[in-house]
Amino acid sequence: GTGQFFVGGNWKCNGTKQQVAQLLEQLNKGKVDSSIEVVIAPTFIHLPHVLDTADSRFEVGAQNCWSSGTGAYTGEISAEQLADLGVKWVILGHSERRSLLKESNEFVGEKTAYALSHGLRVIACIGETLEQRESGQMYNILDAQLEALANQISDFDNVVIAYEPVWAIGTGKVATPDQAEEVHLHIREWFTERIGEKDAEALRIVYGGSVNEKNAAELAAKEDVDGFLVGGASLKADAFVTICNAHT
Ligand code: G2H
Repeated sequence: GTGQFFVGGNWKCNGTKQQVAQLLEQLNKGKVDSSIEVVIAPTFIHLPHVLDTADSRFEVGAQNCWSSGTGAYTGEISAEQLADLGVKWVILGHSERRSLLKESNEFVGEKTAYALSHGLRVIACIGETLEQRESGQMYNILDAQLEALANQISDFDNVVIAYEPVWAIGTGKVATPDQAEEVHLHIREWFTERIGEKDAEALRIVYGGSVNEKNAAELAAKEDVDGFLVGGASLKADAFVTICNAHT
């Protein structure tokens, strides 16, 4: 793609106050190349501290938000509240939420549309399970996930697509560069039909699933891999900085 290389750190449900402070201290010392866009996404409760403390080099994202505004939605956080706090990005449709919390394609599409309309930028995650891949359903599943997004939004300027094969998430079983490239190219072609070649080329399609400091460079070298969404390795400052610079 032609978009700026993008790396997100998805901290998931990790960290005490002390661990978050320590990680930030180390990240702030890290030398991330200026050409890379970097977003770190802590838990909701750590967002204020991260917003106050992270070097301006790092943009800050949340890991979820509600599908509409503030109101009687116990336990939820709205896009308005995130924007008010200074959060710029939100991860939506992560497979852990799709599987553990039964979030549907449509619900993820609704959340994406709402978050975008309130000024947040969205890292929208899609991915297939091993069973779906092995039974030849992979592209049907991925296309349906994309379709549900495109049903609700037409402008993808503020969206990053994260391809995260479920079988590679937190398993140490990373997709090979060729496997990633094959799917990223498919996604790019899907968008070319939808939004035209120029916008589809500019759309960042990032890979997630057991990315680490050792495998990142090889993946980053692929034409349609425009960055990463990193889980486990984003909790180690050295590893995360190495991954960010893997493209340079
Ligand atoms: C995939 C990824 C980050 P990990 O979920 O979103 O996590 O790098 O730990 O596989």
